[in-house]
Amino acid sequence: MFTENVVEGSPVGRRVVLAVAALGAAGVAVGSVVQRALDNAVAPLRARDTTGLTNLIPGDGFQIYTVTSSVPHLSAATYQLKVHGLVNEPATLTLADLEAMKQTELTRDFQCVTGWRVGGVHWSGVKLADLLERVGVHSTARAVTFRSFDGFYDESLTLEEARRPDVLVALRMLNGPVSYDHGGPVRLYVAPMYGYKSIKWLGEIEVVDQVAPGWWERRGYDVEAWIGQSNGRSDRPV
Ligand SMILES: Nc1nc2c(c(=O)[nH]1)N[C@H]1C(S)=C(S)[C@@H](COP(=O)(O)O)O[C@H]1N2
Ligand SMILES: [Mo]
Repeated sequence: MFTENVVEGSPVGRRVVLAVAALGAAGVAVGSVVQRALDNAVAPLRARDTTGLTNLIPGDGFQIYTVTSSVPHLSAATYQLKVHGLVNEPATLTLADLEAMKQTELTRDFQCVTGWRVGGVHWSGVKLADLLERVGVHSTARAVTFRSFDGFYDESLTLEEARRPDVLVALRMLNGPVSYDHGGPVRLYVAPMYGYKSIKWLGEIEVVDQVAPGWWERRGYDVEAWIGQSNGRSDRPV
């Protein structure tokens, strides 16, 4: 049930995650070993999947991931982003509100912890730092929690990480609006961290007093997800 490819009820995902956790715990989390465990476990699932939902390959080098099979389609007109918690001015922002803010562009690789990497992806959107500035963060705040409108996925960053210039509330990627499959209309992009931090279908940002482990992190992934310095992997940093 817990592979990055949705396979409801399959025991294989659990095995993968436990394997990763065990390697980490034993201090022998060698990237290639973890990768081989993941590949071995996931390959047969890919072949077996008949829903088409779990591992779409759209041709841009990304694999399409979701932990649930039904995610609402929100249009540009109906999309809303709730920003709240330890802030002076909680806000509910429409896509137009986000588009009216300063747009920041980034061209960076995207790296999934299971091994695939897409080079030189073009991203643009609102710097999370700018959004936090707009709502005014309380001095007691230490972290930011993100929730997806898929109803399941969540993530967090420390406040310091959230304020990095390479963390975007992305409105565009691959030279177009963020597509539904890629988490549109709005997703997060955390350039220096593995893909699981880049939450899709972003619905809510809550400023909080401590980091809460996200969906994958409750299933064994590292909370500090630096590319090349976590999850037992040695990838080139982004
Ligand atoms: N809501 C949501 N966000 C998510 C995920 C997910 O399953 N659900 N998967 C994460 C993982 S593990 C990766 S690698 C990327 C994949 O992004 P893509 O589907 O656009 O390729 O999304 C991340 N964000
Ligand atoms: Mo991932």
